[in-house]
Amino acid sequence: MLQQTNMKRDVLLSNLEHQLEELANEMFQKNVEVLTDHEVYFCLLELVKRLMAVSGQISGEKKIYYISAEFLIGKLLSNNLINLGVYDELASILKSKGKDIARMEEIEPEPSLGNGGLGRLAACFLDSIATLGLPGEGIGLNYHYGLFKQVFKNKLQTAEKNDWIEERSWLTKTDVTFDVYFGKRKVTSRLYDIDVVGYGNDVNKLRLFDIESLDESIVKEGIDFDKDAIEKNLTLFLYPDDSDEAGNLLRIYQQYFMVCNAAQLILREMKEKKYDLRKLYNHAVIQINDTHPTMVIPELIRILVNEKAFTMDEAIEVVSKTCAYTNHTILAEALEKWPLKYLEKVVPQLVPIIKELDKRVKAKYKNPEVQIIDKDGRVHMAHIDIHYGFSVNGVAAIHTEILKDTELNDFYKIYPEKFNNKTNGITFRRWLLSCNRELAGYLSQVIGDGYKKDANELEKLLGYSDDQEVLDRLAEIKMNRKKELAAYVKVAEGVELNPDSIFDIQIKRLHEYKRQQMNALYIIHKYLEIKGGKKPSTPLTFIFGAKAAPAYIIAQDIIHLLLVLQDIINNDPEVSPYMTLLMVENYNVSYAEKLIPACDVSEQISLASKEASGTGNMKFMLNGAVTIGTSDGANVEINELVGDENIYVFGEKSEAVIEHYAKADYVSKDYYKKSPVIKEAVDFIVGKQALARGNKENLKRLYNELLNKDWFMTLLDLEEYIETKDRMFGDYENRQKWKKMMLANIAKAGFFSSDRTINEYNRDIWKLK
Ligand code: CJB
Repeated sequence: MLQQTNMKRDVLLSNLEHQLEELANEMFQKNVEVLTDHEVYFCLLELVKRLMAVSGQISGEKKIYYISAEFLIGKLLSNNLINLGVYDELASILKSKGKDIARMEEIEPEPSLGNGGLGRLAACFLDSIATLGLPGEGIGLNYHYGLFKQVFKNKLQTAEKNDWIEERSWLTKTDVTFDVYFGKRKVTSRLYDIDVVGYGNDVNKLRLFDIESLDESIVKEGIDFDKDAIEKNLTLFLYPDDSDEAGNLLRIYQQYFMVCNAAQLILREMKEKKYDLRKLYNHAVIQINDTHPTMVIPELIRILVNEKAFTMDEAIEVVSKTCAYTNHTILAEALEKWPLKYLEKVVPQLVPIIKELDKRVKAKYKNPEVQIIDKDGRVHMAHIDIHYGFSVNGVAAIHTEILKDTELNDFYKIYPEKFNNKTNGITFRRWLLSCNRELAGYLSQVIGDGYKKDANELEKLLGYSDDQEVLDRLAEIKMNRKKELAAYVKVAEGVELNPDSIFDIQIKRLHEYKRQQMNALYIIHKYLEIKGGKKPSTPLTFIFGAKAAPAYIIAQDIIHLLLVLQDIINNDPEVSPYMTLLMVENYNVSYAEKLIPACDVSEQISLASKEASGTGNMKFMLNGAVTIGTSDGANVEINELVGDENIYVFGEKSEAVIEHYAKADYVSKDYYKKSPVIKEAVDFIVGKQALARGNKENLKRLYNELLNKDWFMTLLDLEEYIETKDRMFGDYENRQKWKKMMLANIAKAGFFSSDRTINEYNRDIWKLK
């Protein structure tokens, strides 16, 4: 069988040009030369799908099911071509027919099945699981409009639907459908698959469930729709606005729909393979990605007890040995707690199970902090995972330590053996080989190809720290990416960037703890300095990309401030030769692939203790940017790897921050009063210039927030941030020193390959052969 597929694959591969021509004929009755770019893209899509269909499906006695509400997979064409090993060949075939593969890459719509780091991590993991030849599937939902598309109007973020599914896409409709019951309300699901090909041709699947009765036409203005019409809306959007009860209920509907389908899919497979359900954990391991899929635990228990003749004890034991939980945040608002009465409305059949799980905990432990149902009748989803799963992991060393010592300390005392750390990683296929082909090619030339399979080999680059030719080439490649970005941005945003300036980039979801507002205050400070006659030696370009949750008001205000500043700075002839600001519209994976390779200064400035890991920090480093950051998340490990001389660290440490919270002794106004520099920058937000170009309501609210609350302590670190950043920009002038820092960062990035992360998950948690 395997031999047969290998042969078919060889035949396809040996004659790609012929295959492409045949497809052009079959699909459009034309030769490739005369196809439109869009038609070429569809032919490539079909060709890659066929190639994947005849590649080896990964199989084994035990499989990892990675359940996640988000899979931020990004565009797939170029990555699939790279992983199949045919990118270069196809690019040159297309070129010979007058077609530029880069244009096809632009045409592909980006699936918007995720929001931020957690979703992108899941996508990197799928790539690594397949690359390492491990049997594994992602299970999630097929949101038709995904996360919203961000459009700026009057310097404010507005949200539109992101219509990414075309008539031909990577989705393959299967004949698998399941009944899903919300109490007595029955709906029908349909499974769509996306093939995930690893680097080296092995194929796994991403399985996305959809509701059959979906009705796209119910979306009216922007992203508004009837939240109660579950049959019609269930898989329309990722994270619908949850500022009201209907929005909360919809999330619970989505989550149950996801896990009910997942459970049926897994049990169906166990049956097909005739595995003993009592040994489920020998054949399946379920990774619960944050708390969104937590209901898979009570759902599996319910099915085993009601339909498979398990006793409650037996069901709990089997399920607990099968499920593992990953925590991605210590932010209280992101740790889901569903009111029991909501669960009663949506999934009454799970409530007796959850109550039973809670009863058992209450019988054993008196501590109110570890209960599943609290005194206010809220169900703590993470607590279900920890009591009834066999593993709990954080996503960076410092994050896991904070979980053990502080946030989940009560649980750690009960189950020390369950806790483990898995520092996040990124797939180098997308974040180097695909997004920076010139750098990847040059690295191969200098240190050989081995780093593509074993990322640690990047360290060989350290042997070239004093090789002028290598240093110069790295700088030249960076300049090439900056020029490309500038050309793209000019068309996409209508903003002119100077490639000779320093590109300072902060791209990530908009959240107060990530402190885009602190960066904005630095920019105001610089603006005022330039106005006062103090000009930077090298011009500065500040770039932001971020979406704010539609119901997160202050985050919207921060976007507004950035757009107001952009208007002020870029239109001030005294300042604009020295400084540019750009907030890109609709930041997404594809944009990241253009921004990251062009970055000089990587902004990782979260309030220490709050960023679980970060993964953008790793992508920037791999592409030769130097980090300015706090001692937070994976920044700490980056610092350990590159040493203090190749990173700029500032700000209060996490222990001090945690203490500020415990003592409630941080008063932002004190910092404002104490420092004229801080005061001047903060006041600018509601000064004449800003108010002339922005909305008083938004700016005033942000100003008040910073002065009277500042929950994420922006002003705490601002002075040190300004000093450190100024020093960093100063060091940029020493081109030789900077080039060496670039080289050291690239050389030390190997640790952050998601292949390493997945090997660790497998070694410690999944234990697949
Ligand atoms: N994260 O993207 C999300 N969404 C959440 O709801 C909670 C956390 C992020 O997950 C990433 C992957 O682990 C982390 O790198 C990042 O620090 C965290 O904010």
